[in-house]
Amino acid sequence: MDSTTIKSSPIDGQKPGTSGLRKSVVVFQKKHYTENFVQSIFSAIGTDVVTGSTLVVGGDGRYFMTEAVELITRIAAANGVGKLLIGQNGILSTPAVSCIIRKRSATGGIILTASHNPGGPNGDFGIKYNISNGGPAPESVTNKIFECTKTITEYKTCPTLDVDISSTGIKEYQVDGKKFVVEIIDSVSDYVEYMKKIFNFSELKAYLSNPTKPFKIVADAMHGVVGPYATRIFCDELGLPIDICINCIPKNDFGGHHPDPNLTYAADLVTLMKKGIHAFGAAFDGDGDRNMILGQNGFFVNPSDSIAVIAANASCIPYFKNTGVKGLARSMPTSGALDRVAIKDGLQMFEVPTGWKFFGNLMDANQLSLCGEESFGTGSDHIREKDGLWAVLAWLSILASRKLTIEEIMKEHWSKYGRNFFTRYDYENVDTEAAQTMMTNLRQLVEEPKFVGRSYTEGSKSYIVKLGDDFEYQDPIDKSIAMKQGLRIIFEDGSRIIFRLSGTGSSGATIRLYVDSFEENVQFHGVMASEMLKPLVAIALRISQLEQLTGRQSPTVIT
Ligand code: G16
Repeated sequence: MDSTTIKSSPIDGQKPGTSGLRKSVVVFQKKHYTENFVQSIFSAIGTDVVTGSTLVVGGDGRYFMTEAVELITRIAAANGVGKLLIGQNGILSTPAVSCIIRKRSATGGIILTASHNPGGPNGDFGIKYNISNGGPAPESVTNKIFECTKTITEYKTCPTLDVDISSTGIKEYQVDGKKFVVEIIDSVSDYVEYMKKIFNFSELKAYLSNPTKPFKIVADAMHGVVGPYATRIFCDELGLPIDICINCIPKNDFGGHHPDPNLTYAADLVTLMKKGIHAFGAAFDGDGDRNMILGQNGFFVNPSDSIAVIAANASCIPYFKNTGVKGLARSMPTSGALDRVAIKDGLQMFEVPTGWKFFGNLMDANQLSLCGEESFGTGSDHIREKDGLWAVLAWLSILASRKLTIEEIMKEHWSKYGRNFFTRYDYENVDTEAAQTMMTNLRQLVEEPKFVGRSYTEGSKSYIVKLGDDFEYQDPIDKSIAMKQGLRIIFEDGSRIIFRLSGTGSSGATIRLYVDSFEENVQFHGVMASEMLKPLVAIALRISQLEQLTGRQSPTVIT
């Protein structure tokens, strides 16, 4: 078979966001749109690296994924890639891609997902490039990809190449006189094998199916990619009945819902948990990297707390018994709960911008073991992506070993480390100009010379500004600098108000307002976060004039 070259020209707006390029399906379906971006990935990586390379390809099963796998296969072959490892039917969760890249020493991978964004013909699609450590490409690479999209004049493809991705096995082709191999792999096996090395499955099995005191769990895959992984782990490996896995048949439109594991979009699971039948509930997003943990009666574990609890109980997880805990990290808007664990347990702590890609260098340098984000991302250095099922297995390991309920674990944690209250308000699909105006005004405010020391009062509560800035991060390993990563207002009592524009939305702007405060006194630990943070939220809305500028009287999602 011979490759050919197709003339093309740059298409605006192909800048990767927080995690790859995410747009609506109809945009990806436009002439040359997907081809241009995929060719730009190969051009950015460079012929030296691409020639003869091995790449992993897979995605969360959303609408347009199969077409994209076909396009990528043809463009990869024409660009001289040596081998593609593709998940059967194109299916691979994001954590599985990271695991496979590392296990099979691949050059990188292309993940087809828009994560928690809705799918279907009118939903979103996305393409993300991961590098050889298994993690999302750093900004140095994504910037290069973007530059290539701005100058592209043609792409290479092999239009006659047809690969059947429905059954596992190895297929060899000759493209331009060179060998091109496609291996269709079982989507689940490598990942599940790895989980069995990290956790003690026989202990978990005994705990979950204890005949005298069975521990009832429910796992909601929200019709995303996690379904087959969850059923393999919970049913085939841990011996639980199939009905503990709900919404576990992947659908290309996620059943018409947002596959986003939070209190709003996973409301059915919350309702089910409130019935009090199950001791543990978990939900996952479209591509399986996010998770939400709920206890009996719908007790919600805030993601910022979740990673702190896992860090404080890491000794319950066999993997960390072997590796030890090297350091902890969180994204800037995530509450400081993890910091409290680092201080008490004498561990190194890092604060990075939003985006899992910022954890990779620290992990590669052996300085970071456990990290998390408020955006329902929890993970460790076992791979270089956040990992929803890993987080669930981590929690189950802790519960099995501590023999406490989720609520008891949380309360014990707060009494030892103090409680960080956290809330996030999302205003989705806001007018972009209005959002920009709000951010510009706020930036001017926090940069005013007299901003520090200013006092804000709401009801009986007053807060004095200790610091105001636009968060900037220098990577401790490669010294690269990421600027303008979120506007921070930090008060003297440690409470914070943060504003950011999301980098994962596909239309308009999504404003994120993050608010957190710390309370040592156990007497207040039972107060609802919404109550505790009410004055700070009111101050944030007042300072930003969010409601006046955007016309939004309430957020789309509250966490
Ligand atoms: C991605 C990133 C996360 C980030 C999240 C939200 O997650 O990997 O690190 O926290 O987006 O980002 P933003 O606030 O910019 O929307 P995912 O699960 O969408 O791939």
